[in-house]
Amino acid sequence: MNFSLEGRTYVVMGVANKRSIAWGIAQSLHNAGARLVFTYANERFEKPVRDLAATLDRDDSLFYECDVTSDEAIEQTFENIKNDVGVIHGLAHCIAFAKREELSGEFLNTSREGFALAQDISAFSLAAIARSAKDLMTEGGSILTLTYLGGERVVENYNVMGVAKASLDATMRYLANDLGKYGVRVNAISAGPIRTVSAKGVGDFNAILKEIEERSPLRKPVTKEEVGDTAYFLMSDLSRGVTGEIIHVDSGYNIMG
Ligand code: N5H
Repeated sequence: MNFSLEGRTYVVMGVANKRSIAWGIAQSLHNAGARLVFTYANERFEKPVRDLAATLDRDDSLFYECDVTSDEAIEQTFENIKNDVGVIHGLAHCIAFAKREELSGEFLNTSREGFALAQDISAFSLAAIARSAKDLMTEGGSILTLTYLGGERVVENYNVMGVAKASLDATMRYLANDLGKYGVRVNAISAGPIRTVSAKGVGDFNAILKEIEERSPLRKPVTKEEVGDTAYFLMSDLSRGVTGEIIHVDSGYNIMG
């Protein structure tokens, strides 16, 4: 069995900056010997992603713009990746969006448009991406997405994103069933709160982290490196019997009543 990821290629979607969980995942996969392919939403994120990748001690990473709200853009991106690298062995989907104004107050006030937008970018995109990526996973593969406890339970202020994560979790399971016959596994990591660009502007993030310090079994918030190492496990053959699963990397917080 091969624990190293040498000779393998992984697509990482959603690196925004050095704090991104996607970047923690990229680093762990890189440390295990993987070649990386990065996608970013638009030109605003191109330089940050290229600059970060330049800090890795190999220079064969590849970069593509991919607007996940467009089926054509997704198909084109994976067509380009296929032409440039041929086979991929896994993909990390680290993408979500909801309107800032719908991430506080009452879920009751969610707009039809805001609901659809959060579902489209945060949940449907996994299905659209999996459909295109599967054709490049001719040696089997592992797809992973990032979810959050707010999709399983009510978490104050998470609102429309909670409903989108519930949808993402179910999307992950249905895809796991469809893709298993091709040797492609699909799983999710439910990360505890980490101060990323996504958490920016969240009212009292300090209070959220304090609660983790006080109430989680491990008594500390998780790091992107911890999430990255679980991603490495899910991308490697060590997890060959695992699909359709949500692994909580949250210092155990989810078990507490
Ligand atoms: C209970 C909480 C805190 C409240 C909710 C936070 C939800 C965050 C998720 C979404 C994806 C954040 C988001 O879409 C922000 C955008 O409205 C504005 N930001 C942007 O447009 C930036 C520039 C780009 C890069 O961001 C995106 N997403 O494109 C949850 C927290 C305790 C945990 C947490 C922060 C969870 C999570 O899902 O990220």
